[in-house]
Amino acid sequence: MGRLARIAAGTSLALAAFVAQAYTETSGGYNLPTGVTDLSKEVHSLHMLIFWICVAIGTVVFGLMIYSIINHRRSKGHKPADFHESTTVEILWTAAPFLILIGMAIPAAGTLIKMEDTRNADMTVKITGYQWKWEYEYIGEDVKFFSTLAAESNAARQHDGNGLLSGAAWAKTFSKDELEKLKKVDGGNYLVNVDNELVLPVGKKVRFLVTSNDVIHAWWVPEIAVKKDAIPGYVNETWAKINTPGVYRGVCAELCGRDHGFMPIVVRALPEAEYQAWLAKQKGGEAAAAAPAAAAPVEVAAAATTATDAAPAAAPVEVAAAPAAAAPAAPAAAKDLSKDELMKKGEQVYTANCSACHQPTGKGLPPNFPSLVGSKIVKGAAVDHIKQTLNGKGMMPPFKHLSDLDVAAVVTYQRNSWGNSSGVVQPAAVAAAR
Ligand code: HEC
Ligand SMILES: [Cu+2]
Repeated sequence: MGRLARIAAGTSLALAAFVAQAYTETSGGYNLPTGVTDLSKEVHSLHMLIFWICVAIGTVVFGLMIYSIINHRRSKGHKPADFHESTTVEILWTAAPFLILIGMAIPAAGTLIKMEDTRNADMTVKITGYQWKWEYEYIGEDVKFFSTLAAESNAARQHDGNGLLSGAAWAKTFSKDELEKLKKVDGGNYLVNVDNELVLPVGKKVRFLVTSNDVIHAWWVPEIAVKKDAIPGYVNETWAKINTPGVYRGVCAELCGRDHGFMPIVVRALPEAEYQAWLAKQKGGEAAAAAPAAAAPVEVAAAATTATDAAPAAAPVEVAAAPAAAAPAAPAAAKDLSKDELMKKGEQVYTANCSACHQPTGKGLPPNFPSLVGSKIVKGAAVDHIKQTLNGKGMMPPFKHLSDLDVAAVVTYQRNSWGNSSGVVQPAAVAAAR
């Protein structure tokens, strides 16, 4: 090897070592985190394995190239070799990458299969993306809330360049001073804090059902190795079993509109006993705070809002929607309604509450979410249909919080859509079944 070649080889090795150094665990946040679940650790080792394979291939390929360029250059009088249609070479450069890929696929497939296995979960949380917030619903627990950017962060991001918290214009360039101030907002968690955290127990297999109410979002928390698209009309499944109590942060990972960058995720993992205490408190607080009549119409209205350009903030939608939707429900509840009225109302209730799982087509997503087309319950006695809607069953949450009218309407809608024809159900029948 000539002097130049030695320098080149030395440089590329030093470079590889530098990159490797930058990519190890202690590298101050450049690398994928090791995380706090068994799977996240597996994902991390996979990532490192593939990384080292890439480093090795890169070193060999570039080393050879640089060596050849320097040592076999024309000014030294080298004649290029000519080996057209060399069977040996062709077999080699097909077989070698093939073997490398197989070598990568074998460990990767094992981890992927584990990620997809949502069976035997201890609990289920339904995650719904909205522009621009998340909704968490603890299935079967009657606990459900929105999680939005924390107020302090939200105020600070409206910064207009003339000092913090001073107005609603979009940020200009920050001075060094202002940047220092921003770093302290929300206890140092500027833009990564929320009002209501997703609280989960450690050591439990938590299944996540991920969907969206408007555009495509993605729920991503690197430290628990969960990144799942939230797609309207679909329910994606994934899971995590967190080993270590702590606070784990994430973001929406799908460009979802103007405030895409302002819908962070905070997961707080608590020991089982503390989690149970938190859950009990939620149930107590919830019952007092959310009158059943107020809860349902908000959802109906939220679903009816078109995906494009909804109101920029969450609050106005909810405030405006509640009285409008609640008004017709109250007086109508007592008397009988026509089939048309029930069907029209029922479609709204269905879209807001049922279609995420049973789909707008009624065909569901078997095997988890059964089809309602020709279903035994839908074709059978109305009282069973009403009871299943009120009380839920297995993976299906209860809908007790809906008004008699809403339940009657949605049951009527299901009994008379998609080729079903099983008659009309009136609010009085729902009241009787409660
Ligand atoms: C989170 C998902 C989910 C939502 C939302 C949901 N369901 Fe279900 N539904 C299910 C699951 C799961 C089953 C199967 C339950 C079982 O048999 O274990 C089911 C079953 C049913 C059945 C019986 C179907 C059959 O043939 O077994 C009816 C009827 C039904 N749901 C009505 C509704 C209505 C009405 C709503 C809205 C008010 C609704 N569902 C919302 C998940 C859901
Ligand atoms: Cu989003």
